[in-house]
Amino acid sequence: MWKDLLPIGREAASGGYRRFAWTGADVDCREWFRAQAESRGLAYEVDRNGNQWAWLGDPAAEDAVVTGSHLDSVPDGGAFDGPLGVVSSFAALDELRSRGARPTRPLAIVNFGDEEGARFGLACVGSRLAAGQLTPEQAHALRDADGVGLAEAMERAGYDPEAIGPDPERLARIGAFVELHVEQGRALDLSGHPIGIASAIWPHGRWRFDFHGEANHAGTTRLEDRRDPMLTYANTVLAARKKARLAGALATFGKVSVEPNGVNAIPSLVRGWLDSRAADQETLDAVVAEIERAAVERGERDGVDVRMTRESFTPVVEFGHALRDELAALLGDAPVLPTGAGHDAGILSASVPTAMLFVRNPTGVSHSPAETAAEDDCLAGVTALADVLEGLACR
Ligand code: HGY
Ligand code: MN
Ligand code: MN
Repeated sequence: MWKDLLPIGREAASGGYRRFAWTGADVDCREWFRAQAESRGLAYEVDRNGNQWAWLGDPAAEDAVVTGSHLDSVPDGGAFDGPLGVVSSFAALDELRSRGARPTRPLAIVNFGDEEGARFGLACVGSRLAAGQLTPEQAHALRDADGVGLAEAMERAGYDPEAIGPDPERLARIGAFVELHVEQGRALDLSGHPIGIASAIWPHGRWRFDFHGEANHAGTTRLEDRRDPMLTYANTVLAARKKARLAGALATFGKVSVEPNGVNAIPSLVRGWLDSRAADQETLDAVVAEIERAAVERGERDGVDVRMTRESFTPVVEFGHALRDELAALLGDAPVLPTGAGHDAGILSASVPTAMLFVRNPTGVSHSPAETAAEDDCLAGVTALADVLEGLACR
């Protein structure tokens, strides 16, 4: 399974993946999912939001145990973030069957669409739509860097954009959702455990900063006459790092666009995207407000107009203790730990009992071609997921 998926959407130059929502690579990943489902005789379906489901047992029987993750990636992402959860779900099902387990509840494997938000800027579109945390109107307003709307992208991929919307009936049939994911950090490596259980997801969000200056000639404009948005942007990046460090939070400017983006032209507009996260909402709000204030104040000095727009936000997720403790009981001494990474499980936790398993990442590196996990740890993840599915579905 892993080897079949590995080449899809992989960039030879970087070794990273570009599996963006509704692109050819995404469609190929979806085709892989359908083939895996059908080769196991599972009932395959695509829901109104384009999320893929593979069922063992009757979905309408309620109280289903569902596992899965996502297959899309960040630009030049690694092979494990998302796919490890989906491949492990199919492998865990195979393991259950080889054990002769007899599920008394329906089981399903899901691939949630557009978890990374790499193309349209909003994280977890598939699960947010299903959970009613994103309206069809908001989704239809999403545009990619080329101005292509979500609806057009879905249509080109053969999906009906008019069908999208909340799916409460589907979520009501889920008794438990468990997502296995490669750890994005080194806590397990430092603790010497191959598998961990999630306690919480930090609140986090994405804010777009627009720095409006004045286009001019790089070779003839005196420094004192410039209204250079690149200067304000650069100072904002430095301010963001300082404010985050002082607050024990995280702040990253990982994406920037410059107009007109000419070597010998002072820009008219610089857009920078801030990703900020903190252990609690109050800290996060304070850090973002301080970064915005620093940007505006610097803008006043530079004659640059600064506008901040929140584009994506996920409040703190505290995974339900009952399911979390049930997993802990099933998995023995697996540590319970928080994460700063968002997941579909975080979105679903508002609607259904949800839990997460982490597989050790020896370097902690993620959202990079260098992301890796040891095969033994991945196999331990499959065994742990099979133990959890058996414990939950074969009472
Ligand atoms: O950004 C995140 O935390 C996740 O990888 N979407
Ligand atoms: Mn990710
Ligand atoms: Mn992920």
